[in-house]
Amino acid sequence: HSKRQILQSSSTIVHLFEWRWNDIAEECGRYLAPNGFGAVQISPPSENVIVTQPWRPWWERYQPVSYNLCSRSGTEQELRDMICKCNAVGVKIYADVVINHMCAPDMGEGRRRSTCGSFFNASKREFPSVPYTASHFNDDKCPTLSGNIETYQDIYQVRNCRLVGLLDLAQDQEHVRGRIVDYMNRLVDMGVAGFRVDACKHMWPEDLKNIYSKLHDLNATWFPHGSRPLIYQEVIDLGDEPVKAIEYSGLGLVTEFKYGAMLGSVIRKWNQGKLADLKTWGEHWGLLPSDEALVFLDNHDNQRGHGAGGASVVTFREIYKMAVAFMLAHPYGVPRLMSSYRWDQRVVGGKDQNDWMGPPSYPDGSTKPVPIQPDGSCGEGWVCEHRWPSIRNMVMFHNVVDGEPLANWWDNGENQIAFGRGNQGFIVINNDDCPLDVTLYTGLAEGTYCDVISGQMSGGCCSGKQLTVRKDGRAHFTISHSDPDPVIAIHTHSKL
Ligand code: ARE
Ligand code: CA
Repeated sequence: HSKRQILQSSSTIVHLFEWRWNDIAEECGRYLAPNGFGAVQISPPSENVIVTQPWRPWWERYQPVSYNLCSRSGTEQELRDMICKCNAVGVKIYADVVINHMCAPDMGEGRRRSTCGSFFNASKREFPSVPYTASHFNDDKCPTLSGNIETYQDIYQVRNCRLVGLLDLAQDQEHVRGRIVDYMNRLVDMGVAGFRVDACKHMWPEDLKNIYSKLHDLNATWFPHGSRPLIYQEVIDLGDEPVKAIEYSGLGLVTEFKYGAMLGSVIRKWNQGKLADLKTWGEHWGLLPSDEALVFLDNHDNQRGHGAGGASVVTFREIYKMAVAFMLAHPYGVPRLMSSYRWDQRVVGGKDQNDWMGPPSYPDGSTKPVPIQPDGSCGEGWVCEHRWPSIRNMVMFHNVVDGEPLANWWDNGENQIAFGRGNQGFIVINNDDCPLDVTLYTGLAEGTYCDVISGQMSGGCCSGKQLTVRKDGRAHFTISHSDPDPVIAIHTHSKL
């Protein structure tokens, strides 16, 4: 494959959680495109309620008050400009859309509590700039006295009652579907390539099917005629509730929450888990069919104890790089990386009291820009996992081996594994408490390769470990168990 083809096969999504549109615009051109990232998931672009108690939590963006396009990330013009700049360099934008509900009924009224200054009255369920009125909500259909979802075992509560108290929209009404379709089509026409649809479990599949069927084709300025939006639906299905991911997988991709929960557990060696078990990773583990699954290690919820996945989920705080290397080397699913900001955890009784904390911001609540340091990392509390060198290089590995089958699996029966992708790439991981020292068949052509975990190729030189693949396709690998990054990965474009 040529470098050009490799960049075209880019599929990895990075969630630039809470980033400003202006920073995303710059990141696309200066970093994401040249490093082979396929797309950015942006935080919800719609107008939301301003929450001051606690102070400007990240989750206020999941309480819309209209579909006007201004938020802490920027203005409509900045959004438009960002989409244009990213498309121009071949990086797609997927918008997070919150269409199950509006804000909570106790969020007040007026124009001063919304990010674009639009009037709303939450207790009366009036959102005139959409417009929605009380009759557009589901309350008459909800079977609970509180009006909230009280159990996830009843599919009618899950779809027709209020999720954590949020005013639940009636997507069975043509008016509601029409406003949602208009909102999503405005984004499609601006150039987004698809959507992360929030809280799909809480909407009826037939209503979503109806909505998706009315979406425009992607903007022909950047995409081939007739291209359809890519849709990935947030449905948390860990197997213990009546609402199933497969009800949605015919409509688009579905977030596979078992992926991060189970992989995290194996990497942590919980319940006798070991890397060797991953030989059958994928559908055999009860995961969705690979081409229906959006996969990730952590997301903006479960990295702070919201949502689902539990304690096994790995985050930027620990053992993240090894898990990312496995995810991006393995053929299962469409991968999404998290790009986080730091906050001080304060865990009391198992719950982080600071789980609400918003992005790095100024005292007036506006989000700080993402400064890039001379070494390429981010400052001001932005973690930028996607800029960690080994993660960046594994994104390129993922592109290089695109379409190649899993091949030449090896394990020591414990926590040392290796596998290849056709004859294009090979990865070795040591998660045991002893050194790895083994000669393995890689499938790669004879030659010297640069390990993209400890370094990379630049200007024909390798800044990391070098591996020699012999004429018979075999190579000798050693990985110390005390190596902070006990992984070696080589591919056809890291050949010296
Ligand atoms: C906030 C406050 C609440 C308050 C509410 C209304 O935290 O205390 O009642 O406002 O004022 C995010 C935050 C919420 C926040 C909400 C609105 O996580 O804390 O509420 O924004 O500001 C379920 C859903 C799943 C959902 C998770 C969080 O099925 O769709 O809960 N995830 C998405 C987003 C979230 C977002 C929302 C939905 C709402 O990713 O960021 O919420 O737009 C089991 C079930 C799961 C269930 C899970 C947690 O595992 O199987 O289905 O997930 O428990 O309850
Ligand atoms: Ca609903």
